[in-house]
Amino acid sequence: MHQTFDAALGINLLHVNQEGADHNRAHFDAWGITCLNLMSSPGSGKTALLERSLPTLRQEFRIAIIEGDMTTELDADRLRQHDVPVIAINTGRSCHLDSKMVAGGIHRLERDYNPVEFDLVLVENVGNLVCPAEFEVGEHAKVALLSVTEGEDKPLKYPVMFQEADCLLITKLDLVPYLDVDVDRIIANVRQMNARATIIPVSAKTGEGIEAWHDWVRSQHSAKSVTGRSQSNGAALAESP
Ligand SMILES: Nc1nc2c(ncn2[C@@H]2O[C@H](COP(=O)(O)OP(=O)(O)O)[C@@H](O)[C@H]2O)c(=O)[nH]1
Ligand SMILES: [Mg+2]
Repeated sequence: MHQTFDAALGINLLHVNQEGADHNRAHFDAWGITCLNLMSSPGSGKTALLERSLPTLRQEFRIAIIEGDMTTELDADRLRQHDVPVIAINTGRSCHLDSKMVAGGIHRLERDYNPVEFDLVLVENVGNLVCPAEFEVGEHAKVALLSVTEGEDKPLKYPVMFQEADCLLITKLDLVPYLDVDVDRIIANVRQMNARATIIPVSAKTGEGIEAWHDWVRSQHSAKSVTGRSQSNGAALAESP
């Protein structure tokens, strides 16, 4: 009985979150923004990847960052040094961003900037390999990161994250010579979970693979520019998120 109640509560929570995510996405669509949600365990290199990418990507795109962390603005402050707007969201005890928190971030983007001037919103989710995959925030694509130090088995042990990913970045490639790790085994394990994701091994330290990652970001924005705007602009925008 108790279990049934919990399951129903969980489904309702995810349903409410999904409605909020759809609403956020409708706003992004109306503004011509592509939103990417970056997710991984703590320390896989989300912030380092953004630090590496921003100098190149901000030459081509107008970018805003939504930075989720349980406490502190340490990562937000790192990214602010790259001269892009960074909206920091502290989630408190929650191990993931949800669509309501991101709606708050969207309000701040509207309050402080003109959202139509942006092309990309990059969300750095809270470091966690489980919960962020369950809670959409209004993104157009999900990017999962797995560093070579985390173990080849993680795609099998944390399947939802790897099933949901549109792009999987295998990070810290420069460390492979010092580890007993087989990148092909990681890729094979990801493929067991997900046949369609684009898989890109990268190193934020050396820059290896970063251009392929940038190409993937470019492809997401140009695909959306063709189809995105026409899909939204509807009733979902009648009220603010
Ligand atoms: N060697 C190496 N270290 C990295 C790389 N990317 C990130 N790191 C290090 O990994 C640690 C965690 O990185 P961070 O970007 O903060 O991870 P996040 O928690 O996912 O945002 C830091 O000490 C980074 O310097 C990489 O490509 N190579
Ligand atoms: Mg970080």
